[in-house]
Amino acid sequence: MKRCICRASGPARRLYFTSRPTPSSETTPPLPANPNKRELKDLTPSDLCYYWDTKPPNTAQLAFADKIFVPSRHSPIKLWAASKFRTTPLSSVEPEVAFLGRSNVGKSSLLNAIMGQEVCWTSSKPGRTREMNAFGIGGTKGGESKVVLLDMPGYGKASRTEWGMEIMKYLQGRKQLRRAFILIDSEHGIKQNDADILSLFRRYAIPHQIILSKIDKVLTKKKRQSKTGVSAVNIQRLQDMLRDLKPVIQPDPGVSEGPGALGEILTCSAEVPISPGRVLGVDAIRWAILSAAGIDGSLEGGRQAQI
Ligand SMILES: Nc1nc2c(ncn2[C@@H]2O[C@H](COP(=O)(O)OP(=O)(O)OP(=O)(O)O)[C@@H](O)[C@H]2O)c(=O)[nH]1
Ligand SMILES: [Mg+2]
Repeated sequence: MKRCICRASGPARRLYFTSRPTPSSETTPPLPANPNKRELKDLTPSDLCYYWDTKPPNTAQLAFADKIFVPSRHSPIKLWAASKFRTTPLSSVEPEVAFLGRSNVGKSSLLNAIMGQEVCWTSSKPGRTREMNAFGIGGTKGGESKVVLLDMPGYGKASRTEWGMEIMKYLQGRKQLRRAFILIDSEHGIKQNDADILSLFRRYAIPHQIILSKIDKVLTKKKRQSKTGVSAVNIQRLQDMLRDLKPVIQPDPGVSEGPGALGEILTCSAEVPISPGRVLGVDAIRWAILSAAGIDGSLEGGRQAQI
């Protein structure tokens, strides 16, 4: 039997609260903002991405892109799913962009964030997406979608050889494909299978662009920090990573067999909301999708967009 050792013998100790004056909320000055921290919602595409062959989108372009992706009754809409290239619909004419990357890199989560709706299945286990799934964006009643987004099965862990073959057939044979976005996990960097895919894209001259995913793991080491802001050191760390990627995704013409990736690397964190309907980095990705599809807003509704 355990013996209870009572430390306090005698009369119970009382705690006394001194009546120190508490400052009233009217007189409390606001806490000074930490000059070394930036709020996530204030970070711009120039802070989060690296543009060397292109220009970062301006505020009007980002707002235009956000507007196109606002969910409505006709957008996003699931158009088709196919496990084999030959079963993809031939009749569709809308421009398409595809999202690829190692399994579990965050493709489906990012697509949900881009479309503002949970339309893709996600899982913490690799190999969740097993077919090519196509979603239409910006459609109106009875009208075609403005652009089609494709969620692809991942390569690497828990993937299947036949998926890889079907995806390559799609990438090489699909006339409507405007650009493939390849996600790289910011925590793990480029692995051998990423390097192999990048070299295939160059060999077959498939237009492609890199997105660094899960950047919360680089910017905010602790979950708590995402609420308090991001330090300048961590933003610089992200920028250094992006600069290190440049020669890998755009190797010298002597080394590379074909054209490298687009000269802009985007980043995202599908799990860090920064305002209603927006997660970290999503607006620049939305703009990149529209740019790839040739939608720049200049003919939108017959009016010149203010870009
Ligand atoms: N920390 C963090 N986790 C994320 C982020 N995006 C996705 N995840 C997590 O990563 C896991 C995989 O996400 P998915 O979106 O299913 O990944 P996927 O690339 O579609 O995976 P497959 O379909 O298996 O190829 C899930 O547990 C997500 O919650 C992110 O931005 N930050
Ligand atoms: Mg998936």
